[in-house]
Amino acid sequence: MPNIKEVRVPDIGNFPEVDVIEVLVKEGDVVKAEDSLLTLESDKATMDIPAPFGGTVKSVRVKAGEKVAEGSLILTMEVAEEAVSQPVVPAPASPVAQASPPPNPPQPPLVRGGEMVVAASGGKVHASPSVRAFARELGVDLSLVNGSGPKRRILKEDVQAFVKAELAKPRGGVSGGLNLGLSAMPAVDFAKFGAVEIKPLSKIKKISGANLHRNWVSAPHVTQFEEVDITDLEAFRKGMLDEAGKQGVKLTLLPFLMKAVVAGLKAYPEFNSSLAADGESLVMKKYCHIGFAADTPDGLVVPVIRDVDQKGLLDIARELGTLSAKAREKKISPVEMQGGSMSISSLGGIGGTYFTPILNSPEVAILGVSRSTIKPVWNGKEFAPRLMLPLSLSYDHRVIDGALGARMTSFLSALLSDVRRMLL
Ligand code: CAO
Repeated sequence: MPNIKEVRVPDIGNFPEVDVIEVLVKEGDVVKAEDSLLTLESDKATMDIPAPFGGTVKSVRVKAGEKVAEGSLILTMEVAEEAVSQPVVPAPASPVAQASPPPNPPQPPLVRGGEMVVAASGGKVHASPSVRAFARELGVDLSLVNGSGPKRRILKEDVQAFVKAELAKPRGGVSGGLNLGLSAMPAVDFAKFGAVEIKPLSKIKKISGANLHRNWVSAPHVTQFEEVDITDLEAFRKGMLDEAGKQGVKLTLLPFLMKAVVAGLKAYPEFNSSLAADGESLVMKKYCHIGFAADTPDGLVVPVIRDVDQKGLLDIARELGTLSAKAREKKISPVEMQGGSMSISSLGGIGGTYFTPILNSPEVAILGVSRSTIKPVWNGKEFAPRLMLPLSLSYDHRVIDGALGARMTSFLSALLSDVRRMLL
């Protein structure tokens, strides 16, 4: 004959009615005496209701979101023979409790008024004592967990989901294990200050934003600046425009820069490398694929031109035109944006002097190019008007040290100021 006992809400102090915010057991669960059965919350405190005895849960009679008071039926439990003599939570309305008064004082509910809302690094954390205990057990900082319960309360499932997501993140020396412990950005109601409009981010912006943020924080990169005399290069380019035009190609500065960069990759192969996933070695690339940042109405994309070292200037210019048109028409495929050795971000057609480009990881360097202007340059006898091009080379300092960074920009400068050197 099964021995079924009722478990009711015990004396919970001066609270006539409280909210059930979490039911911690379900039908069929085997619980031990003092295991938490449910979490209640008043406007002043959160409390866990412990099992007065051990047994198997037969039926749960309350749901999250309901209100209960002292004496409300929580669940029924099948108890073992020896548990019959165990203390039963006194609940005046319960005939069971009246029939078998407890020989020992009942286990009090875990009332933790002061812990209901705890200020943590990211603001306020709402979680029941049982969830807090669970998080403590797993070493989870609750301020980093998003709550899915009422009023953003953190539930046990939220802690589990957080741990799962953390474990799914890539580990290792290069990209994994970033926990910056940053405080959460406060949500601001901008409408308080004036009219606003919500504009969803494009898919490209969301993806590139997340990647740029990751690259920004995960790779310590510095930027080396250089001003390059491209007067002769520009004269040569202009002289080539007609010929290129006849072949339907627009010959801009960028193909020259690409050729200079691949010469730089060959001279300083660390620039054509990536850190291995475990952070223990460098992957030295034997190919020279150059990415270029293309501005599209939906955001930034970086198509890659393959084997730039094996192509002529006009072929590169043609491919540049095709790929940037494809990018603007949203027809570029992910494969066409992969496998770069190094990238170039040219803002020369737009303006600006210098900037600090963010790495396109796992590449270890990116060349930023700004608008060229004519400047007076001292040639040893006089100031001569020269066309000067500002370069900004960002590099991953874990792979490239400052001396190598400066050598690369000096190399690019020497090459671009005398294009004949590209033939060497
Ligand atoms: N200095 C002066 N003029 C320059 C120049 C420079 N450094 N670079 C280009 N120009 C000129 C070109 O010669 C061209 O002039 P004309 O129209 O008189 O012939 C004009 O600027 C426009 O060039 P372009 O942009 O069409 O061609 P490009 O080969 O220089 O660049 C591309 C192609 C796709 C890189 C470019 O269109 C683009 O999208 N740039 C933006 C990249 C970007 O957003 N980077 C930021 C990334 S980080 O947020």
